[in-house]
Amino acid sequence: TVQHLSCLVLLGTTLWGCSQSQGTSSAGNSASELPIGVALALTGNASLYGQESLNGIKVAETRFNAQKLTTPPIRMVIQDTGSDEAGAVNAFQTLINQANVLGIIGPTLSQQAFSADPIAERAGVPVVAPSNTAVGIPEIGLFISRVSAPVSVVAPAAIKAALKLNPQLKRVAVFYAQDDAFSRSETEIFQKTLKAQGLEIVTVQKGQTTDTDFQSQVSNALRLNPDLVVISGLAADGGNLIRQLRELNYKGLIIGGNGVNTVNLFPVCRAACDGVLVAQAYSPENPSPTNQTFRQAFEAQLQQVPSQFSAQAYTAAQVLVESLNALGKTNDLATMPRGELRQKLNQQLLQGTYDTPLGEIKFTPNGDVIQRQFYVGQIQMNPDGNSGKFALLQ
Ligand code: VAL
Repeated sequence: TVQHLSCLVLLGTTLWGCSQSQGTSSAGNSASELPIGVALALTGNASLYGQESLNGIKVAETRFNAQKLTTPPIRMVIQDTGSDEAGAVNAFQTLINQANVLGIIGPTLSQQAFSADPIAERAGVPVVAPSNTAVGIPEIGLFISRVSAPVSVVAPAAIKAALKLNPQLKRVAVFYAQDDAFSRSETEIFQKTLKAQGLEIVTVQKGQTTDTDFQSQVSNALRLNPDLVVISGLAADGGNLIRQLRELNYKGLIIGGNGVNTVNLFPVCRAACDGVLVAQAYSPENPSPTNQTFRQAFEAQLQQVPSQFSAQAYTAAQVLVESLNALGKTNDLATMPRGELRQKLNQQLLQGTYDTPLGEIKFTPNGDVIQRQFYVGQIQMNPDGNSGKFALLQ
């Protein structure tokens, strides 16, 4: 379905791409707005992330246009991908062929990216992934980059933090969602790190992202007396698994991966979320002026503290907008043929250094993010059992 900011709604306006139909060259046509595609999971399982990402996009659009960073101004063209591959493919096709976007922020899941990104790659449309953390995303193609640090860089920090909290840890039960590309990638990194740290993996239990009942996997695992549980899944399945581990009386530490790094987890595992460790690529507590200004703007617009997914989506928009700004110094963005602008935008964004809420970032030549600062949060639930926060460790 087409969201309110998108192409169809704008047909009556002068938004290029929409009003100028598909397929034709835009050479010589001038644009009154620079359309940036946003393809996020706004419905389905993964909407727990997609909605947080959308918040970052809203704040980015408001701020960057207020700062007049580009001429003409940017326009976010938003498409709901749902939570599966087909939805992501559709959204990409619509954004590229109907809205004629300059670049795409999305999709939410790595599982979706492996299907949808090749479409943008073939069309020569730059994609900046705001939340894909599986190994192998930037390698999909020359036009694919990401601001979401991969599992290989982020996940090991959680295991080191757990060992710091309890150096006696020995026996680990690993769980993962086998139908999800990110979860498979993350569990591989977790398992490698556990072994490298001298821990024993006593069992590896598999589930699906659509599962809500993990009684049999949990019982199987608890029979082996683990003192650490490590989970790679998405928020809905992961949250149910965490809750059932506690219901079946598991008392040890739990590490969750990138999939549980959202406050939308809290209503799923409620009080049982308390104490879960999560490595994070963003902290709202980062004292840098750039982050604190972002945080204030975010809180003023949305009355909530920005999460990792929101900050990463904002950062993806920032990368695109600052690159357009740089290009605009020597080019007329309103009249440059779209194919050429997409190509130049991709080259430009890979070259830049960006001062973002995530810290200073830049890209490897193939588009993976280079980021310095990571965090480990521990979930602290409030006595109401519904709300809580990620408290920074160390
Ligand atoms: N980071 C995950 C992925 O790449 C989810 C949690 C968005 O699929």
